[in-house]
Amino acid sequence: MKFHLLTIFPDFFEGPFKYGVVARAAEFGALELHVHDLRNWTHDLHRTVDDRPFGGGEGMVLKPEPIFDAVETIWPQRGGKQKVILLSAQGRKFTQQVARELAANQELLLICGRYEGVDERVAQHLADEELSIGDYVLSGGELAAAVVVDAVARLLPGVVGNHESTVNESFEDDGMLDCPQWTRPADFRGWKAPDVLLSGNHAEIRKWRKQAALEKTARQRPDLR
Ligand code: 9D3
Repeated sequence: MKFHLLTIFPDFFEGPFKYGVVARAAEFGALELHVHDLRNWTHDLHRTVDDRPFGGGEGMVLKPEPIFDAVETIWPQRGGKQKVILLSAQGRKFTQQVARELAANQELLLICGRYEGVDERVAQHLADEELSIGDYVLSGGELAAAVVVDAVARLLPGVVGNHESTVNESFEDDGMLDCPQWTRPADFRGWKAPDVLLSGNHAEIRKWRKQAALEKTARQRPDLR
């Protein structure tokens, strides 16, 4: 799968994509990452990407022309499995279900908003989807785009090994959180790992974990059934 990121901070992505699953997947060719500087599609001396909002108000809004020009240069013709996604605080909520839908595409082009917003014509006439990663205020779409790339990339074939299978994860199988985990030492500062996990009784362990996951989900995430 090919990911394109359109941003005014191309250097931002040097960090997030240098480590872990995404970096490894890019190395062995399961995915390609292409970071594009939005200012490449400006034509004035100051490489202007933003302007003041019509109707007045605080801050600046990303202009439509460089964004349309960029997307239309990257994809002169858009096929059915190429999706343009605008990351914005006003988008539909990004979830594991949305990640699975996006993973079915050949290419994604993620537009990172900045400033107070993006000219609405980008959402209306250019993007296939407008996505938010959650109900909190970020200072731009870059961090959100990195989140989307990570969540989608690990669903691609061969990116995450079978030992850490993606089919059995929280939210994916039963809408429940993972069970809590412990490792050595069995006694740390007097806080003991549950005896059952050291018992070697795998039927008991399975039962206990199911119950622990249920209790933790009810406590932390009563919204999940
Ligand atoms: C402070 C300005 N806000 C109210 C007037 C609106 C606003 C504009 C731009 C709020 C956030 C942003 C920048 N955020 C994103 O571009 C963004 C985002 C987010 O803030 N939260 C969750 N997901 C996303 S995806 C992109």
